Amino acid sequence: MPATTLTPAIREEIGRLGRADIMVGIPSFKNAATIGYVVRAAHAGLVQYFPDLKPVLVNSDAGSPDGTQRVVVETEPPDYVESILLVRPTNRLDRVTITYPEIEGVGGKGAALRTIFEIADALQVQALVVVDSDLRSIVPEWIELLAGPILKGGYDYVAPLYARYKYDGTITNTVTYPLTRALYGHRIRQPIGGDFGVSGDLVRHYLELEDWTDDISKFGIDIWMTTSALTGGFAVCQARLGAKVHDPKDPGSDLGPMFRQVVGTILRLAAAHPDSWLSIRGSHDVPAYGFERIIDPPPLEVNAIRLLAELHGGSLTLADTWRRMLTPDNAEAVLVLAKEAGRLADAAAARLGLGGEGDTARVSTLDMAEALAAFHFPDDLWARIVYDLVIAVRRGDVPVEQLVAALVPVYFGRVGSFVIENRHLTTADAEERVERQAREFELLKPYLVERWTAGEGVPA
Ligand SMILES: Nc1nc2c(ncn2[C@@H]2O[C@H](COP(=O)(O)OP(=O)(O)OP(=O)(O)O)[C@@H](O)[C@H]2O)c(=O)[nH]1
Ligand SMILES: [Mg+2]
Repeated sequence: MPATTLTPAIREEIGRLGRADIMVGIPSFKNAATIGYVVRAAHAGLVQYFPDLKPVLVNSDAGSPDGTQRVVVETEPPDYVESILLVRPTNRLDRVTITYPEIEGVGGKGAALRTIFEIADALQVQALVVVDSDLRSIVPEWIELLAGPILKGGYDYVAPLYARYKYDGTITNTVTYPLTRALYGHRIRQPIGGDFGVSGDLVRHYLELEDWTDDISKFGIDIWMTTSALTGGFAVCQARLGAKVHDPKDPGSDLGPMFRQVVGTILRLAAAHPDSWLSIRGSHDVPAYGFERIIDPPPLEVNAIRLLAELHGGSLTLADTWRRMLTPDNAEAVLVLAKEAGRLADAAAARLGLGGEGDTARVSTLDMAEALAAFHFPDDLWARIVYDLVIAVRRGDVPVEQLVAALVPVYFGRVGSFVIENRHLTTADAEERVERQAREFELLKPYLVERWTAGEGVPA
């Protein structure tokens, strides 16, 4: 990790806090509307489940102009939580908010977490829990669920398990879950969930790693944390948290940059750690803790027509890059799909009487998916494409940023297909489709391993 750049204000805060047993870290950027609840829930969890430990809560903010940091310190004071829970903890909670420094000129969620790691390490905490600041569904028990396996079970990394609506978590479902599972053999269902428990030992390991990139300063951080825990040989488990309800995002309009940062990071790490995956066959379950829950996560609308239109639009400018990063067969198959996607998107828009952008809000996901029903992006093609990218990253003739940017429209097509095929399924049944795709990644792993072992992509 790049050399420390903690500001004097943060150092002073660390000096004042001294040490702590357990820490909750919350990254934020313009979350004034939601962070107060997250802070109170985390605080209540610390008081209720760990009354004898010395706790600290640290908000690492980007310098939000909306008053996020003020909300953190001014939300209901500690006495309030203690009085409603009828608990008198041994140590008063310290609640602090700091403005994190950028890393080599780059800010983002990862830069916020880097500062959180440094503070946790300086305070010598045994367990660090990280939670997002836009959560609606966090309850105090999450703190126990994410820290308990570390403090009581000897684990180093706790990934979340939640019920997410069938169209939510598309980067997870299409790339990070199946690829992490097939490469490293661990079935971690939410490798970029955003809510994690990390042991003090693993925090130290993170700080010692030397592979930090700009993407990790942003949304690459979550997959970097998960993958580094696996490649470092740390003990990993999952915690059942119930539903993840947060500020929703439509994959077609909001997730392009996040996809590039997450997928750029997972591919770079795969190319850097062949020793951790070349010999792994199949996969195994990862222990899950916490009582099971039956929850229907809130639905999410997706503009399926736009997803297919994006795939088609991509083919108009990216065909050459696709040919450089994919095998000839796979590039050809994507171009055929893109053409089909364009035709179907136009026909569906005409059928539904949609004019231009912004006009789609009044048409439901189901109606769009129905109109696009003929489209199908096969699981095995998607798995081969992702593996082609691992080889392309190793080859290095096209920069990773350009590779993942060119993959975005293809990912949109894959997500569009998933939405279309699963339009009549419940979230539980759609889960079986995610599993099927993950098995396809495992089945096709020899496609990657054989090419890698044969030296394909090794720069001449
Ligand atoms: N400090 C800081 N935090 C950020 C920044 N961007 C995002 N975050 C925080 O990172 C957390 C996750 O961000 P979201 O935008 O909700 O992303 P997400 O929930 O992981 O993504 P989806 O599952 O795709 O919705 C939230 O707590 C954000 O406040 C940033 O630039 N700086
Ligand atoms: Mg979120």
